[in-house]
Amino acid sequence: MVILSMPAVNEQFSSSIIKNCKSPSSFFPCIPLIDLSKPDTKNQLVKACEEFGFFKVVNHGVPMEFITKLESEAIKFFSSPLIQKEKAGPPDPFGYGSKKIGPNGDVGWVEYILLSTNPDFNYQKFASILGVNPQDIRDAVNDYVSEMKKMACEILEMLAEGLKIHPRNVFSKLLMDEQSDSLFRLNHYPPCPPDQEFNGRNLIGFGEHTDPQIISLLRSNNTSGLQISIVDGHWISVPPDQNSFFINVGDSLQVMTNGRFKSVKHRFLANSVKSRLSMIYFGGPPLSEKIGPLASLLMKGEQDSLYKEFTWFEYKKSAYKSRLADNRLVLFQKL
Ligand code: GA4
Repeated sequence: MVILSMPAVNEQFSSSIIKNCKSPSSFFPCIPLIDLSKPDTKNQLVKACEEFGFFKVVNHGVPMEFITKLESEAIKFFSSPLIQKEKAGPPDPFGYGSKKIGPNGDVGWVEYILLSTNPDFNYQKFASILGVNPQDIRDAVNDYVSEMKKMACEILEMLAEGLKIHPRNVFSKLLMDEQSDSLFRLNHYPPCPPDQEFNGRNLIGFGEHTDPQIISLLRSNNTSGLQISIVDGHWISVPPDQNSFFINVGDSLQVMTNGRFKSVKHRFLANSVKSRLSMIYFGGPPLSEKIGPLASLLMKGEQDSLYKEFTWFEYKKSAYKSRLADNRLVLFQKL
């Protein structure tokens, strides 16, 4: 199976710009950097979500032990024989998956575990492969996911303040809700064998897409692979940083802000030498939640609503009928 990337036209050029640039608004832009230990970052956050739908967070306060605990369990799991791992699959959508992504024919050079953050999610299959008690896995996932939820809510509350909308928990309450439909994903991109490379181009690990949820928080080891696209057809490589988190706006937040925040297109390339391991928390609303542009934002900007209202259940159902690279929001745009 050969999964090729589109020519990464500006990859070399733009990654050196990311490291060296000074101006956040130049054409080949810097990735916005947010220091969560600084008291007033709300305006910077709003700017990052408007210009990129993407930013990097440092001084996040997430205990390293929660990260390393989960990472070492993930390494153990992915190092198990395929026949063992397949006992935790196929994904329905939860469980272990290899190469196949979603139900509609997308493939990538990746294996993964997709979990619900729901308290009654069953960890038995994963625990028996790791030879541990399901409660140990549950605890490791819960410790990490609680930190992600906390950071996501903190960011969403600062965003609401930055946008001057009330109440400040207008976004974060959706993640705090007991019924919040949030997910957790572990992705492992094995090194791609040299015979699978094509003319020096990298294999696609996980093809281009936007995330359907409100907000996504990603942490990876120090292997490169993440690229974002701000301008169609141009990809910016994001240098890895295992001590930071990379955050992106999802489709639902783009809709709630009536297009003011951008749900960024991103993809992951396989590395020819090192394996990449990433953990992603996708903060989503309850299934019954109505998603639409916030009335307070429409009034402020005297703008028309760009989207039809939908429930998260409707959007999710439609997302699972789509291919990874599809623009899932067009179906919900007003003409
Ligand atoms: C993209 C974001 C999350 O990883 C995910 C993915 C989901 C899956 O892997 O099952 C989807 C994809 C994602 C969007 C379109 C559909 C559903 C694969 C796919 C082709 C878990 C999610 O919520 O949507």
